Amino acid sequence: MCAFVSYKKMWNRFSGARKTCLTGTNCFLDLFFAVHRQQPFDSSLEKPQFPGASAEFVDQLEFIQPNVISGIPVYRVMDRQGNIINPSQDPQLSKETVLNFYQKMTLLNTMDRILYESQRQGRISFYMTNYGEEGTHIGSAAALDPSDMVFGQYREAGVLMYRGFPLDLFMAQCYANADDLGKGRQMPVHYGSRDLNFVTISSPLATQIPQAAGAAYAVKRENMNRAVICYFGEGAASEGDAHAGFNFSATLECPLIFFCRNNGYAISTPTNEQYRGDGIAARGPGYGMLSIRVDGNDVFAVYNATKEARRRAVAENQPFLIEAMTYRIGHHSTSDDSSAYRSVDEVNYWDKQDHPISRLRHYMTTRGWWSEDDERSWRKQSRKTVMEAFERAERRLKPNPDLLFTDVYQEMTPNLDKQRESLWRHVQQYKEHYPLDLYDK
Ligand SMILES: Cc1ncc(C[n+]2csc(CCOP(=O)(O)OP(=O)(O)O)c2C)c(N)n1
Repeated sequence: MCAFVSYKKMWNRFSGARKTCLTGTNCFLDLFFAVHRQQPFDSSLEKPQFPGASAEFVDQLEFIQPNVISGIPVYRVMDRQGNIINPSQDPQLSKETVLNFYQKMTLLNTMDRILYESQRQGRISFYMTNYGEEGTHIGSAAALDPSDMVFGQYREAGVLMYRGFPLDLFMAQCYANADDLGKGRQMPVHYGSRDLNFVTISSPLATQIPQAAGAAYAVKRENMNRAVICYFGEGAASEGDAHAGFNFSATLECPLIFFCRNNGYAISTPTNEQYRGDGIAARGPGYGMLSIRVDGNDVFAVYNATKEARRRAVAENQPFLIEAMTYRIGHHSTSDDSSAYRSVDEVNYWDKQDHPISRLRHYMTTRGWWSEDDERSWRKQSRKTVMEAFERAERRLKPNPDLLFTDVYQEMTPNLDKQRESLWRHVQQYKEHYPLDLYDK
């Protein structure tokens, strides 16, 4: 009986070994006869049974080198002159689609220029430009379905623009006027649109990452053929929330695309002070996530990678990690002066020699889809459209101050009511300081 029990134990062990042993039957038979002949057990054939990892035993003490995962290649479709490198990777987009990409990328650029200047002139309180990262926005946005939910960080205005957010609403948000969907409660660039499935930006870094994991889990449970995309910078990836989001989405098998814009800096912190491993893509395997690094200045590479990640995320219910390598050409925000921590030559290189807009323009010019005349008239027209929206936003009234108190509770609570009355008493008492005619009634 006793022999039977130990035999049975060994049998269970053999069955486990049989599944993974390369020598298959021979290994199994060796063990079988070893037991029968009462020979000493060969410990080198033992397999770890720990539930937390699938691995082999080794008898040499060796730490894993961090560079085991390093030098992850950068996927690209176009070279800097806009030539397709490998025709099998050409997304073969129509002329109309490519022109739309170009017009959205340049319109974003023009809007940035005007809103940045308007902050410099004291007309709005704050602004963040997207210079140099236009390819990451448009390439990824174009590869999604409009029903896919977007969680942004703050430097993804092009995604919202691609989805059809009008210039008037961009301006209304930055001016915090009465047309702002957020009712003037947020600082500039904190856009959001329920209609366009774009979740409102919030300033604390990386909070969007676990939220996106939760949303993707909900989407999966609804079985709606939808995905979620979550944008973040390489700086935000250092936050604890990034770990929580990555791990939850992998273990809960969520249809989520993590899209990291690695633009070289988190305000004044360069990547070589931000992390020691091979960027953000190298972290994917640690979470059991499929990962890729792409050239973020190549709009087609971003498009291809996001499209495939989106397709598989939905079909297979699993998260993907895309690290788009790019460069933040502008200052971090209007509160930053980047000349304090990087050279003009460095910025000029990306601005003049490796820019996503000029690369796409080369591609269009080679095909005869875009001429100097087209460029001149489009620049003129887009600037005019942006200026008109800007002027309308500036003339518009500010939101009614009563809106400060609404939308937190369904019904106004007594303490909020008291605060509201006290505000209006104060405003009446010092009315010479409050230009109420500029506010919506
Ligand atoms: C929790 C938290 N810590 C710090 C900040 C201040 N902060 C705002 S943006 C930023 C840098 C983020 O860099 P990155 O994620 O690389 O994005 P990028 O601005 O380069 O697009 C920091 C530190 C913040 N908003 N929230």
